[in-house]
Amino acid sequence: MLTSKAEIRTTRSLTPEQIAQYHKDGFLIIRGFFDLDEIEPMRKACEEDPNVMGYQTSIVDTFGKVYKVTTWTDLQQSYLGVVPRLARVVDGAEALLGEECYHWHSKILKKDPYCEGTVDWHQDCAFWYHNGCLFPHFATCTIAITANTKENGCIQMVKGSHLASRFDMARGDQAVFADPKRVKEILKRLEVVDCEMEPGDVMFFHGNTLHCSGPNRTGSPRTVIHCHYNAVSNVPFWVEGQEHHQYKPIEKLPDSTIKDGNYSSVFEQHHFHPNEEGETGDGGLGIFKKQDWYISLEDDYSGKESPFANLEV
Ligand SMILES: O=C(O)CCC(=O)C(=O)O
Ligand SMILES: [Fe+2]
Repeated sequence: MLTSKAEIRTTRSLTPEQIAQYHKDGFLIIRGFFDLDEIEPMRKACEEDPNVMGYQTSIVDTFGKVYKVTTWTDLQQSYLGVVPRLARVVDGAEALLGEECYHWHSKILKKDPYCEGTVDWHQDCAFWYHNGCLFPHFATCTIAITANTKENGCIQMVKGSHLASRFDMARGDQAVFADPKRVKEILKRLEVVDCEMEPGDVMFFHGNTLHCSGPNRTGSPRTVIHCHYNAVSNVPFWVEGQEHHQYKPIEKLPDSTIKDGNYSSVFEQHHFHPNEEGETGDGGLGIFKKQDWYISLEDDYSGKESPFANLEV
């Protein structure tokens, strides 16, 4: 009998203890969530083509140093289209969100050997707030493709910071990051955890958890895939510029899909997020550049009738 897509379920469900830990800490590391033979095709593809077919976007940090990111929203039959649809990843995200989720977007974040770029402190939801989402109901599954160590710039999570409010974003010459005054204060109060991982380990984390990562001081790459999921109830409340972030049901795939070789290629037939018009060589910018961070969304209501005067509740 054929199994319908709706019946595809993981055989590696998160335990009640893991779910409780996620809600307490704002993140959860699971060792060996992927086997090495499932990670190897991606590791090899990155080794053979470190430029990811030219689909890398440069991000400048507060030190003026650069790291590269590759993004996509379309999930088709390539390795990168299959991984975010695997039952263990999707069911894990849904167990943490407590409701159906959909794919927001995914990223390869690869710090090449001796890459000096750092990821400045931020909450992912502070960006997605500007995409029209009302709640921080996002869960990310970060899959380690290479070892992630303190030396090569592993992610650092502020334990319990998912319960903080949304920090405003500040900007430097080219960087956008969480308000440094608030980062400084929260770091006095909460613990920072170096999230070291081996290939195949994953970290699930909450959309509001404050995090950053340092430079790669080693001769080997530090590579992860971030799969971001939004709760269906939290779809952006506007569409324009957010067409790629609208709800689309996930066609879930069995946990065995990679092992069974049921994917077309790693990079070649993959649909990376297109460039914005006028941008060259920097795939993925469309995801980040559709909003203008620097304009306050607040209109000036001084001397006017209350905007709530005719509110029907
Ligand atoms: O992979 C990393 O070092 C963190 C990346 C990150 O936080 C992001 O892209 O939002
Ligand atoms: Fe992030």
